[in-house]
Amino acid sequence: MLKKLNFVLAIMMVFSFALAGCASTDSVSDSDASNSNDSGNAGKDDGQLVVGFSQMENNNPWRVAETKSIKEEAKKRGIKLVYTDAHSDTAKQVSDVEDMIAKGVDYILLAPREYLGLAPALDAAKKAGIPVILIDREAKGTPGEDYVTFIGSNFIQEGKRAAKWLKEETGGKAKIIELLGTTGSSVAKDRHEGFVSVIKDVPGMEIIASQDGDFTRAKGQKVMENLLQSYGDQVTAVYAHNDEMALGAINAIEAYGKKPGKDIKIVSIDGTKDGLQAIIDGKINAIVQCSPDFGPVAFDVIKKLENGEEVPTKIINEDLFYDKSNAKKYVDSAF
Ligand code: GYE
Repeated sequence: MLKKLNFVLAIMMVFSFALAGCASTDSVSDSDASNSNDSGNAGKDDGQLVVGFSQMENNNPWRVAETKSIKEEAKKRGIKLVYTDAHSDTAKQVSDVEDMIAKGVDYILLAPREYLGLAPALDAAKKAGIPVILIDREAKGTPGEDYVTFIGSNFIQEGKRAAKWLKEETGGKAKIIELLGTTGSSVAKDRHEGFVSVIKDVPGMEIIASQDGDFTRAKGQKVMENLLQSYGDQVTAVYAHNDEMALGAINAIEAYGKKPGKDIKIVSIDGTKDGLQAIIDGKINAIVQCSPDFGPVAFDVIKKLENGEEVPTKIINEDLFYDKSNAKKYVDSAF
């Protein structure tokens, strides 16, 4: 009996060392995690708080700005960061989180790529007793049970703001191409639903095509090129789920021989430097801000949890609205 138990324990140890080994490749390659303890236990034995940050990808300026915000804030507060990049792969994101758990981090900041698919990661963290804080996108689960809280923007509201602006700008007449964010993400679903909830009651407004541009400029451009081939002369507006796809659409519209911002009105979401510059240049008409600056608020939540304080189950960022009246004021400080 005892022999058997020892055998099981030995197997478990081998397994967890193997996992810990995996985590170190990604996290230790990162400068902020370079002082990370490689023995497989990154926990606070030395008194220093260790936070895991699972980023989904770094393929657009919004993501890069978010990663920077988290890293800078950790550094500022003397917190050790175990950082991973899932390179747009949800299965990798699950194993990234499992690796962090094996390393014994104290908290996990998770930016979930997809709404579904992260359950094994959330379950594993729960079993290990490691609090998870969702940032910027939601994942299926119950706050207070499967994760502590969600910090981010109200994406339904973003879609509504974009639609209301377009309704006003066009007098309620628009044939719209919608460039969707990543399929399966909570953001793409909500930005679509919020937008539709406004235009469904406006008889002159219609989405003639909705397609996934995966939140990137290159894919946004490709999708727009194809859609212009099919619908070119009907299109009067573009609703892009982020600025990068709007910027891709601008290239496609110009190549097609139309004037973005004039022949085809463009509204998007984020507020990047290139996006605000496009407003100044008259090519994007309006942008709903979605802030990527999660560092301060995310580490404030961790501090509260460390002090045994309660945190709300949802923390919603307040965002601005940009158009030609204020783009100049914000372009220099944008990301
Ligand atoms: O708008 C986009 C990014 O999840 C809120 O994802 C975020 C979105 C953001 O890649 O640019």
